[in-house]
Amino acid sequence: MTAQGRDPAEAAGLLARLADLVVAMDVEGVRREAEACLAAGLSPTRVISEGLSAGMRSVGEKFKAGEVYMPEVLVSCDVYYKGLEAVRPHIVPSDGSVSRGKMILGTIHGDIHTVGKDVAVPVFQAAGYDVVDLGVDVSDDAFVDAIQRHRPDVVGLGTYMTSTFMHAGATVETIRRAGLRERVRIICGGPAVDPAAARRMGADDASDDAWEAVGKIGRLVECLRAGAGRRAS
Ligand code: B12
Repeated sequence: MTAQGRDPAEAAGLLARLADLVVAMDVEGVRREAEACLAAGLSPTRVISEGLSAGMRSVGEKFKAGEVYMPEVLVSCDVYYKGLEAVRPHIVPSDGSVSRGKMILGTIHGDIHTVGKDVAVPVFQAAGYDVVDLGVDVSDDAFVDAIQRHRPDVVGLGTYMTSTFMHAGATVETIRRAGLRERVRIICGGPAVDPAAARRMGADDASDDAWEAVGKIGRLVECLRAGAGRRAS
């Protein structure tokens, strides 16, 4: 009887404990608990999305509230990555589910923050998207190349500072000039984004929360497939 299949309370307890260990900066504990989650039958994507990533989400919230400081955030990042290391080998492509669409995602030019992207990617994968991670400090031309190569439905622009969010307009313009804008929907992500500002820069939407973004991405894919005008999304 697995935690995944039979006992939602047990699964929720395991995942909550894993999230708490990221907040508590417990590097050894996180590995052990991640392995315990897998041994209990929880899927790798759930362990990442509802355990490790949920822990990083709490850390971000605590930082915003002034309850933890930068050094603690950085240790939690390391703990998050240790947990990810333990779970990643167990991920089978698309986790047995049907792909809801293809997405490319990269942190845009001038930005080297990795954690938001590395939290968001597994959340999107867990939601059923086939995600190609382009890495950090991705040039506008590299986004164009990736659209031509991977033919995604959605382009995710990771923008973790105000300055790099403001750069999204230039990235969208480069995609437009390459004649690819109508083929894709574009969503910005990061703590400094604003959906109205993103639309003014030519993107389709924005979100500062990966879990909320899943719904937005779903609507963007639906609109793209329905051939609806961009602003309708
Ligand atoms: C850790 C951190 C660093 C680390 C990064 C380590 C790493 N490996 O990533 C280090 C120390 C290197 C760093 C450097 C800098 N940082 Co810094 N950093 C942070 C900090 C404290 C936490 C970021 C984080 O990991 N958050 C946790 C993650 C999970 O949250 P998130 O990124 O928002 O991601 C969530 C969502 O946004 C969403 N999401 C993420 N990506 C995507 C993508 C898409 C497409 C979608 C839809 C959604 C989505 O999903 C995630 C889960 O919900 C933030 C403060 C903060 N509150 O965010 C500052 C912060 C982002 N940094 C900031 C700054 C200014 C800098 C520096 C310029 C500092 C300096 N003076 O050197 C440099 C910039 C270097 C560069 N060129 O990029 C500022 C940006 C301010 C601004 N608005 O412009 C912040 C906000 C701190 C502040 N209040 O001043 N930083």
